[in-house]
Amino acid sequence: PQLYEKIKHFAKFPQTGVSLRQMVMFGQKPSPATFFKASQFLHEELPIRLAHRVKELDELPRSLGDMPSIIKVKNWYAQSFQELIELPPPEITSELKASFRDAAKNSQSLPQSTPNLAIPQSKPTGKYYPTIGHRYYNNFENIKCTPPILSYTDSFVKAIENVKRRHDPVVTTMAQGIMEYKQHRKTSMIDADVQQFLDRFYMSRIGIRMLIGQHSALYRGPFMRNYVGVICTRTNIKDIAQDAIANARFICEDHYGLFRAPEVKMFCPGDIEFMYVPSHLNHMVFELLKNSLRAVVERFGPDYEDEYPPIKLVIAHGKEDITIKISDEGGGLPRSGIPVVWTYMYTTAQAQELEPEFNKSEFKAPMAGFGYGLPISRLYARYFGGDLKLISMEGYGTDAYLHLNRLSNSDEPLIM
Ligand code: W6P
Repeated sequence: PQLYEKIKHFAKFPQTGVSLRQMVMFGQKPSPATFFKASQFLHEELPIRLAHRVKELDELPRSLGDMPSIIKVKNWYAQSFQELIELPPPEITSELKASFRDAAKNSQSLPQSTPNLAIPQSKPTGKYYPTIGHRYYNNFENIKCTPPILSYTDSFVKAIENVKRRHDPVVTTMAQGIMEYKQHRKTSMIDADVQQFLDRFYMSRIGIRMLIGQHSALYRGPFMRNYVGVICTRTNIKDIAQDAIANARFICEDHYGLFRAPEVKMFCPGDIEFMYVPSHLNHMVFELLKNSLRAVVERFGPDYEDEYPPIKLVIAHGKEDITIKISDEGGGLPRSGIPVVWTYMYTTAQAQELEPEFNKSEFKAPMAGFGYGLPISRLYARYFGGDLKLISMEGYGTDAYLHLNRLSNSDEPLIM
């Protein structure tokens, strides 16, 4: 009622995107001012983003919007919105002002929101900040933090972490909602619309969780070299690919009861380092490898062990993009089947369990988890200005191209 009026009001404001580079610039040298300004930004940006989601969930055609699980998700968004707007707004106390003055006197002002600039490499001076004793920050600098700021920051971080935790089950619950919709639908919303809605919805979720995760990581650590929050400024693709290969092969062996999963041969020209979120990269490469491994094992059967054609993982390094190509000889997909790979409507493990008539050979179950892996991976790629494409040769195999934008100053896609 009253809450929904507020939500409508907030949903009128445009969402503000933040690029990877901006996040790095902002969090590079965290000080009390950093946390204060970040809190200020998030305190207004998060409710705006949540409000957009509630509004959109509310305006879905009834056939979808009335599904119990969709309503559940909407209520989580509304509750989180309410919690955030009820938090006291960050205010400049006299102590905070003093702390800003100190910071301004002692260091150059924080570079912020300045895309296209090289990241300053200057070493932190450290000595300007008295020791606080128990808290270390990125770049191993002790920071002065007066108690009122600390407590504001602390309660703010706790509040947004709580929001993030509440929304952990959103993907599964939405999937459940889609199932409910499929069982109930009479007047159908066409699949393309559901698809677009979910792409927007999950993309927005990635962004919200990135902002919260980044703030929380900047505040809590662990503080590691070359990391700014959850962003690694020197993400080593080869290391991450190697890790994903080991994990995907292990999962494959486990799932099919193999001694040796198909081999994955990596071709990588030296060590390529770039700015990225390692967990996102790992997630995408792992997902693609699982699909390739599955295709190969299912094409040749479990008794073909040691003779499977290897999967090729090629890493290319250009000015604009770093591209990872993963090629399998798993028999490929018919060209008409490619769009289906990106849909949310037909790919859940639950979908197959709930619908016995579902044709398993037409759509293969994922090796683990449920099958939102590919569409969500593509959103992760697009989130920082990359993309994910599949090219298939039916009867032979599939090439997946994962493009990652090296310039890292593309803004968050907030509307697709
Ligand atoms: C396939 C189907 C697929 C999807 C994504 C990545 C690789 C592959 N291989 O056969």
